[in-house]
Amino acid sequence: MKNNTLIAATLACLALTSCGASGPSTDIDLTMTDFQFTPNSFTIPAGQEIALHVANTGAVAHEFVIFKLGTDAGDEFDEGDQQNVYWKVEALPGQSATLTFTAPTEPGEYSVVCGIPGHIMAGMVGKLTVVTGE
Ligand SMILES: [Cu+2]
Repeated sequence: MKNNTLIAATLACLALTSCGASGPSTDIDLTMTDFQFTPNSFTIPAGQEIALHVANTGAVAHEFVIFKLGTDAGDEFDEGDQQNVYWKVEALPGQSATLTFTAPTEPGEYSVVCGIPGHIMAGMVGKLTVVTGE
């Protein structure tokens, strides 16, 4: 019976951890497909180091581009948008990786897009919400 108690305690810990995921998280699990981010909405704490676990399960390359506050790409990501990029990563088809970036210090809603031509129009957009800690 002692073993069963240990298992129950472990399960309870796991449940607590997943409950915490609904608030701001320093870990983002992101899947990129043709042509969608899953999930497409993220909440992270301002100024902290964020670990992005990204997997491209699609058939073509995709990008995860975070725009600076108050900017976005519009319908198409082009050269003029480069100056507004806060952080970006590209993943080839079948590729997965964990990368880190520092969250913006300013709270707000940041635009996220895939910068590959045509992918914004196809639906590869998301929202990154930065919140200050209590
Ligand atoms: Cu894409």
